[in-house]
Amino acid sequence: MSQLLIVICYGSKIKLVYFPLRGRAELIRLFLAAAETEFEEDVIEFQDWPDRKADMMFESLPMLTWDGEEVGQSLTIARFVAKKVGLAGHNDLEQARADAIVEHTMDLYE
Ligand SMILES: N[C@@H](CCC(=O)N[C@@H](CS)C(=O)NCC(=O)O)C(=O)O
Repeated sequence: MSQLLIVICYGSKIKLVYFPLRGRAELIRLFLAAAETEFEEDVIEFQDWPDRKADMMFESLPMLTWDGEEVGQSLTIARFVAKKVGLAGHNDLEQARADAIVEHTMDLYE
């Protein structure tokens, strides 16, 4: 499995932009870490946010850049990353259960 993940992720340049918090980025970090996928973090300090806000797709964080393509909205990013690193399930039932974890994490967050 880990060999397969290395093949899938090899060459992908991944950057996660968020505040110095766990918050809405933590599930994304956990997926990347669970799959042993290297990624860069751009941590925006709160005092710098007003200058950077307009550069973000929805003027909010987290934001993901994957091979130069931007993806916004935390749950969308989480689902996208899960698929990319092979954690999104291999059949309909597994995919539903993986999706439920994403939804439940947001319940806990809220
Ligand atoms: N639905 C969005 C909500 C994003 C959101 O509210 N992010 C907060 C941080 S957790 C934010 O960017 N706050 C600063 C602002 O809105 O200016 C998501 O899940 O990504």
